[in-house]
Parts: sequence; structure tokens; C-alpha cells
Amino acid sequence: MKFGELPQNARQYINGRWDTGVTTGISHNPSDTREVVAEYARADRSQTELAIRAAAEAQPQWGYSTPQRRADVLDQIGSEILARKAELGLLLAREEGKTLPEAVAEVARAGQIFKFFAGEALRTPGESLASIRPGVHVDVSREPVGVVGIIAPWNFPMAIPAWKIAPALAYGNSVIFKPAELVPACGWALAEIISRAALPAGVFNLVMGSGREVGQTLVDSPRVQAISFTGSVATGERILQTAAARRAKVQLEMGGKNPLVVLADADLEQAVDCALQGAYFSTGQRCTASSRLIIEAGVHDAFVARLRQRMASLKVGHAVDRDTQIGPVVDQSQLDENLAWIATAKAEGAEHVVGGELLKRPTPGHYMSPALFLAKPEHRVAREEVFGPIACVLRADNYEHALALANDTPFGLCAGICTTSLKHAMHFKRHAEVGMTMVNLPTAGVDYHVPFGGRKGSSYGPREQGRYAAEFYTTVKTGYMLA
Ligand code: TXE
Repeated sequence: MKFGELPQNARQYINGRWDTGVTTGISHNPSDTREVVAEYARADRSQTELAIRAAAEAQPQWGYSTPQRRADVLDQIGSEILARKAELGLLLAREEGKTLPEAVAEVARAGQIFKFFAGEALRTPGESLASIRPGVHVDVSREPVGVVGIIAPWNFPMAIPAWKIAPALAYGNSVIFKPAELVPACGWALAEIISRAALPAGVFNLVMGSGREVGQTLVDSPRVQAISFTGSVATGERILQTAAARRAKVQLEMGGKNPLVVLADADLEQAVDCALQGAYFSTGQRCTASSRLIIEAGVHDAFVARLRQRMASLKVGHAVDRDTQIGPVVDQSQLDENLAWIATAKAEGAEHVVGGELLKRPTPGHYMSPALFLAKPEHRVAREEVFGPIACVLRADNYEHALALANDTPFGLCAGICTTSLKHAMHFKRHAEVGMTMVNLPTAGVDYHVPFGGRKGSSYGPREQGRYAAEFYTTVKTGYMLA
């Protein structure tokens, strides 16, 4: 299939068949809004219910299939994604707007994740224990949860679906995948590969459409035993209330307001690199973005001066241009929100250092310059998730003050520290109230074979990724036998 034809007719995949939707939607290239990337079929409630029924009927057969069969399917999917990473990366860059190297790396990550879970299908954990009663044998085994609804965001349109779909299938669940509305072509491309991997009809379904209709139908349905969601805090909380009330398993990955602490003993250039990477790459549209830069007084002014200098040379432009380091904002409404944040930060008295302007480029797109503020801990720009290329600096008197500032947030996803002090690095790793810590590394940028997730308002439910994914995608059964 030629790449240019790929997104033009993105259809639903329900019960092993490609279906048209009830209405049609369109996705645009944020680097050049004249370009339509995909026309896609939008489902309604009844089409989503068809997918749920198909998934429920198909699940037992898949759940009882051999681990080898599941491993082979996942391995085939992973191999094809890896083999087509350049082509799929270009599609991702065109639809989401991250730079081409970032997009190709994300696609490769998606492929690696499928390969990882191909191996995990063969290693489904279990335990055998001695009973407290004579002659009794006890074992603990893991079984699939059943039908899993996967509700994905737009900012990692290949990797996030992969790290939900792959473990769901590896452990014998059936899946209904709902991509975000801004990135249907990416969701469809992934589904198209999965559709050719010899899964029984109904085990994997793609349903595109609105969150309120398609997503909500998944959340409400008593036949969907588990919901894995990544997105905004408001939507996550709504999902939790509904799904938990009907006793579904729920896993939520929501926002972050991740601190990067820089101590006076840090390697300054390395710290500025971490800040630049963590705060602004992928246009700041990452839940792990370093949006609070907490700088010890002794190095504060030098850090801000150097960061400002480095920001001035960042190249913002079309996602597929070779020189571009920062692509456009994903769409007009996110751009409007970012600009509103710039106005809010100024209005509440944060000191504007640089950036935050609309940029004109040869193609019409959602371009803005990365912005930096000197803020106070109580400013909203220092407390709420922005989800754009906007970061703020907070001044800390010393390490203890920096740690207190780092933890002074309703979020708890990731926290980083730049220091040459082993003592402070170790203390920070232990005392940061987050799910992930980084020492001399940006807060964004994680491995796929270890747990991903946070504490406090950032996450809910078991961690994603690595072998810890089994906690969510399986349920345990304890067996007793008198031998
Ligand atoms: O998120 P939503 P949106 C944050 C970021 C961004 C904001 C809005 O701050 O500006 O969220 O983005 C589906 N029942 N993040 O509107 O609404 C929806 O269709 C079931 C942070 O994209 O949370 C999409 O597939 N599903 C985040 C998914 O939920 C529903 C990444 C996420 O959409 C639904 C993305 C409903 N009632 C945005 N309503 C991160 N932490 O990485 C919507 N959806």
C-alpha cells in the first residue's frame, strides 16, 4: 500500500471487519493546516456497542489460547511496526506535529513494546506455595480480566496505544481501542497492522469518534471489565466515578507538573540541556514535561541566563523539516489555551523572561515560541498543567527548600534533580513524592521495560509498562488442592 493512500479512508474495525462510521471526521496537519491528513469514520453509541459485544464474545477463545500463539501475534505486529517506522513516523509527524526524528523514535518504541510483550506472554507470572494445612497444595495463577476499553490521548498516538494494547492482548484480553480525535490516522495505521496478525475476529476492535459518545459508551458498559485511560485530569476523574461505581478495573494516567531541581553543584550545561529537553521538546506536550524548574539560589541567575540564550537558538518549524527542533502546537484550541496561559502568567505577576509569541512560518500552522517565566510557587502557571512549551523557574534557598517546592504540587508523576552530590541525589530519589525520579536526566524520556506512572493526582490504579503491566491486565486466582 502506498503511503499517500494510507489515511484517506480510515474506517472502524469491528468484529474482524472494516466498517464505515455514522459520520465522517477529518484530521489536519498542525504544521500546515491546509493539509488534510485523514478522513475517518466516526462511530456512535450503537456501533460502539457492536464492538463491545464482539469483544465479549471473542474473549474466551483468545483467553484460552496458548501463550505461544499470543507471543507470535505480538511479535508479528512489533516486527511490522519496526520495519515501517520511517513511513509511520512521517504519518505521525504530519498528524500530531512532533518532529520527524521524535515521531520515528516513537513508532520504533511502539514496535519494541509489542516485541517486549510477545516475550511477556510466555512469562505470565504465577506462584506455587506450601499451604498452612497438611497435604494441601496452593497456587496463584493469573487470568485475563476480560474486555478492556483503551482510551488514548493524542500526544503519543502510537506509543501509548501500544503500551496498553500489547499487554492487554499478551495476557489474553480482548480490546476496544478508541484513539483521540486529533490522531485517527495513527490509530487506524496501528489497527490495520493488528488486523492482519491472525487474531480471532472480535479480539481487537478500533472505534473512532468522540470521547463523550464512543469513550463514554465504553466506560458505561457492564461488558467492559477494565478501562485504561490516558488524558486530562477532568476526563480521568469522570471516568473513575462511572467505571468504579460499576466495579470495573480502572487505570488512569493524567497530568503532571514535574519539577526539575538544579542544585548549585550541578554541571550547568548538563542541567540546561535537561531543562531544555524536558520542558520544550515535543512542544512541551508530554505529561512528563519539566514545567517547574526549581533552581538553587547560587546558580539561579547563571542558569536562567544560559537557558534563555539556548532557547533563543531553538528552531520552531514544520514537523518534517530537517532543521526543526520544536514542532507546532497540536491544534488551534491547544494553542489558544497556551496563549491564555501566557496572559494569565503575566497578569498574576510572573516575570516574563522570553517567548510565548505566535510565530509565522512559510506554511500556516500552530506555531509559538517556547516561553519561560520566573514565578512564585503560588502562581497558577507554577501549579497547573499547561501542556505546551511553557515553563517557569522557582528560586530555592537550598536543597531542603528545593525538595519542599518539588513536592508542593497536587501531581506526582516524575521529578528530576541535577546535582553532583550523591547524598542529595539519593535523598531526592527517596523523598520525591512521585512515581518516577531522574538524576541528571530530563524528566521526560523513559524506558519501556519498567513501570510508568505516578502518585497523587497524576495516576490511579496499577502502573503501566514492563512486567508490572500484568497487575492491571490480569486478575489472580488462588487454587487449593488436597493431593
Ligand atoms: O483530553 P481528554 P484532550 C491534557 C492536556 C490537554 C487537555 C485536553 O492538558 O490540554 O488534557 O486534551 C477521551 N469518556 N492532556 O481534550 O478530553 C478523548 O476522546 C470517555 C494530558 O485531548 O482527556 C480522548 O480519546 N472518554 C494528557 C481521551 O479521552 C473520553 C494527554 C483524552 O481526552 C471522554 C492528553 C468521556 N467522557 C491531554 N471525554 C497526558 N497526561 O499525557 C473525552 N474522552
